[in-house]
Amino acid sequence: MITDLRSDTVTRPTPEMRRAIAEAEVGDDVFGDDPTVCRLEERTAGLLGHEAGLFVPSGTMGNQLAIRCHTRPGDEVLLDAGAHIWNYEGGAASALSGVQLRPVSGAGGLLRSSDLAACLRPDDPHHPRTSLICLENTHNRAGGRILPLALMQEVRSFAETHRLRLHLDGARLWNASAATGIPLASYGRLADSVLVAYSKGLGAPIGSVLVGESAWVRAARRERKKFGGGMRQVGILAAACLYALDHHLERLTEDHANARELALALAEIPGVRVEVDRVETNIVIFDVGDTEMGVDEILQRLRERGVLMVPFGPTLIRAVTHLDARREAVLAAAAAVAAVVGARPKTKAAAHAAMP
Ligand code: TLP
Repeated sequence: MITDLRSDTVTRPTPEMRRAIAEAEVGDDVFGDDPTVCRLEERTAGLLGHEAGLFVPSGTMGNQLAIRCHTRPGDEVLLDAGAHIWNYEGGAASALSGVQLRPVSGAGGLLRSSDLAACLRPDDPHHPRTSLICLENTHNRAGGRILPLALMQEVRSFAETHRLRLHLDGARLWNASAATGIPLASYGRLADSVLVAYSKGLGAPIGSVLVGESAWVRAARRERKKFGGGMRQVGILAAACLYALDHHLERLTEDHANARELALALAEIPGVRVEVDRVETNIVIFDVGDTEMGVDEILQRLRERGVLMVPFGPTLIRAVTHLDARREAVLAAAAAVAAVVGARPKTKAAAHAAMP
């Protein structure tokens, strides 16, 4: 049996979700005729405290549409240096929207208004026009860390003061809300637009929703067509997302508990370092710099034992817990790491790459 902890994107639709897919009422969504998609868009917007929603095939498309619709070519976008938009979207913001991304180093992924203030540009034709801030909650590269609501409020008021728009990459906002008990809308209302993904911890095979004001979402719908994201009888996918909302939201805390147990077990292994208190949701990033083995070798040996994880830096490995990896499998994965690296700690202290 394979325990795949590479990402929470690897989940497969359950038999019940497949039934919801099979029974979905559909129509042509480019004509706005798919009732299941309309229901998902409305429901997602309502949950996040926004007027309207737009179904998109991927989180990347949702983030990129947001950038496209909040900016003009030549603008500058401020975001944390660990942000998904900056690291993992193929340079799309520059390629597709002609904007310049400006990564700012927030401590441990927590971008504060003081970090942003240092990047403000004078209103002068020499400089790009700063128009947008992007936040990410939970923060993937910071190990699934939750951006505190107070920090988001601070950034919101900074954005208002300086007339900047605020986009929230909330691909895993579900996890933040499940962990803190803070309603999704309390986070959502602080941003001008929010992207949420159904294809991660919620376990749907495909699908994200971008929400915002009605007129803004109408403009995003037009851009979605240009990006090739106008889909037809796509209610079959929206049905999976609606099913996930009804059945997979509350269980996210189980993934968080499993991630914490995994972190605790990994912390016991000689040569492995993990900041257990940083594990707030379903992502565990651990440092193997004190073992005698490189990341690639460890990952290969784990693969031979049926455990999959991904490299996340020169000495870092990421494991993500999810619907298809139950507690026993997660603990067995920790035991596999122990078997692979545990016996061979380095004799002299190694220099570490800091946690992102
Ligand atoms: N993240 C993936 C990889 O791309 C790294 C993962 O395995 O975690 N925002 C955030 C915060 C994300 O983590 C991701 C996916 C996206 C956006 C993009 O979503 P998709 O994959 O649907 O384009």
